[in-house]
Amino acid sequence: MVSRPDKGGWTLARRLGLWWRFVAVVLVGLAPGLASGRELSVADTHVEDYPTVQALKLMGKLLADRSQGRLTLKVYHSRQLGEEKETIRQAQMGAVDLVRVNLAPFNELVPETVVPSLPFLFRSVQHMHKVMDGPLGAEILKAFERHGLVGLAYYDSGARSFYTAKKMIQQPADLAGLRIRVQQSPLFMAMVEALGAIPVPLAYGQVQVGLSTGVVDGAENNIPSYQEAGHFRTAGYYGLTEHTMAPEVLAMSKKVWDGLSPEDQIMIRKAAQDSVPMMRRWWQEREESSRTMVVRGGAMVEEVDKKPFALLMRPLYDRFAADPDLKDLVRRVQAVE
Ligand code: GTR
Repeated sequence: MVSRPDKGGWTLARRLGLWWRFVAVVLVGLAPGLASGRELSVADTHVEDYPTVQALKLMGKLLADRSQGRLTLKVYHSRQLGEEKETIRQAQMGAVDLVRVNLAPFNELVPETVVPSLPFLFRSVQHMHKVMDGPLGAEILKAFERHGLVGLAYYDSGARSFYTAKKMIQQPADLAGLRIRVQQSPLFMAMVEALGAIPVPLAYGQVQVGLSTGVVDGAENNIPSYQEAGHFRTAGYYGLTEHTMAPEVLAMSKKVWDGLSPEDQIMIRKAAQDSVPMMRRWWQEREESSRTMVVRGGAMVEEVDKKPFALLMRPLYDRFAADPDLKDLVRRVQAVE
């Protein structure tokens, strides 16, 4: 005969036993998922509604959908993780997983990034897209791997132009002796020097204070950044020199990348690249809306004859692309129809 425990005690013990078994099963069941699930961090200097940040959010959504929630992206926008040069360093160490940065702060680290940053290199936005979307763009992304990073995709950044607090820059002579903020890149410093101005390399987050305290007389950037950072309120003269079209780049920590499965690597690269077409749409809209906003805010935006600027900046090609491989890359970019 099977002995039966006392009804009340048996029920309690059984309830507890079942409960713990249930908890254990759930934990064991979840464990593999938890171990392989991953939230990737990405740093961007821009505010939440800026096209680069929106594109990163789209990439995160694509990644989460395609991996059934296993891979997600946490976007640290608005410089939450620091200035661009700092976030690049963090990505090299694996402290942040991805960075969205302009090519300029990479110029010293990844020499190939100098080429698409060169003044007046691209003949049009179409030319820039054709180069960066093609094998030459891929070659430059590949070059990041020698420096602890994996290049994933490019985002648009329009064209950069000069703006100052006191006068419209119509010709190079207007820049003579002015202190102009540039990105932390020897090429960008030399561009401003070639025009007779004094370059002041500052991180993006310091430019507004620099302008309002008079530490710098002006700066150069695309109109969406000019608007976003509020520079147009202090430096209301924006001359369309459009001297460089250095695009933005999305790069991943190689340390982190190397720890991922080949399937996840493919999924991440694809999600990054699939966010590009929408980013370009948002970028175009933002260029227009930012221009309207700065003009409404009292800034003047004027066309400028670019030829004298291009002429003075021309010697930088020999100086910054002196290396035969870089020279050849310049030639191949120019040959793209
Ligand atoms: C913006 C760019 C940023 C940053 C900034 C700057 O156009 O999107 O990544 O490079 O310019 O001037 O520092």
